[in-house]
Amino acid sequence: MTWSRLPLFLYSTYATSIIFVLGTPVLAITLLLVIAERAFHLGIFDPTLGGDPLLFQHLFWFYSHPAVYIMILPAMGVVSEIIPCFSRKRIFGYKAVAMASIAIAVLGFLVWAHHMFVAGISLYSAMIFSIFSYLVAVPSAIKVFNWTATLYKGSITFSTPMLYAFGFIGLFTMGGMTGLFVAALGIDVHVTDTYFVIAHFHYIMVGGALMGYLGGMHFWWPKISGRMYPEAWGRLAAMIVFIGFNLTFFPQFILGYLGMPRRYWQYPPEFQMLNVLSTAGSTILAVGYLLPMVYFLWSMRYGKVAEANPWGASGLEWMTTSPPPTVNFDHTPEVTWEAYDYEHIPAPEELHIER
Ligand SMILES: [Cu+2]
Repeated sequence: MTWSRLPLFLYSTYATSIIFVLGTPVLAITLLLVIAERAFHLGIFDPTLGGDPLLFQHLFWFYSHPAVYIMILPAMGVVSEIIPCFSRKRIFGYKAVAMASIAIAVLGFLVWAHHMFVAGISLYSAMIFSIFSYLVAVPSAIKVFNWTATLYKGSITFSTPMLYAFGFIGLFTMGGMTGLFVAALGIDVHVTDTYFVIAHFHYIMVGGALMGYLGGMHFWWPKISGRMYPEAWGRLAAMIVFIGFNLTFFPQFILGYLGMPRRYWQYPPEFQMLNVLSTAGSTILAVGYLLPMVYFLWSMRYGKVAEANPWGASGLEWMTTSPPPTVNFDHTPEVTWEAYDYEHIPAPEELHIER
């Protein structure tokens, strides 16, 4: 198989695992300290006992910023699988995309205090954390540029997984760019604890991570279930999710910038219109989520039986039956091709028709 033939999805889950192993214990230790404080009245975080509440925030965010990357990295891996498959091209910059996953995992541990710019940390440490937060944009941008370069002159099919991958690239980029806004010390003071931050977070977590997961569900559904989902319904749901998502969360950028704080149920009348749009969008988004739940269940009984490799994809999982037998492969497969070698894998007929 060799390291340079591994699917990029594996690099992304590898990077995710690093964060799991190094980050999650810190959250567990923090919870133990809270228990120790409550049970034995040891002054750790509570100032009335002589503790430091900022210490809690440091420990909480040391895990909770990387936790965001736990959610987004696998989705990035999914996108790295989908884009080459439905562009019929080898991924541009394989090594750069693989290393960017590792770089995001490492840099993710150096930025936690950007959640604490207005919590009373020193200006100098705030400047350091601001710079490191900007640095995370570099590997993220490397991925976006490489996906885009893969699309360039590709033979593109607008299949359901590909629509989600397109959604991911655009929405994740908006989430990332507004991340630079909140990484800037001056702007962060203005938008802290406003709907701007809510919108930024959801462009990464819903526009990014969730789009990736839905793309992955559709991409691997034939392999998992042995059945095809109805393609037209899949595309319709992807469009509804995209429209509903933007209607829900884009108004929140404006609301937050205009000063609407989070965690309040009341707001002045001039914010009514944007809040109504946001609520209406969430209903549309819900329809977009319900549709796949319905047609996935439907397809398990009535869907067309899936072939071993319905997309003409290059990964090893497509070299076995759908769904795979208990031992995955009847014979140990021998890998003789480079990763994403789409120049040498013929696309299935159906993909040509729907292009
Ligand atoms: Cu963060």
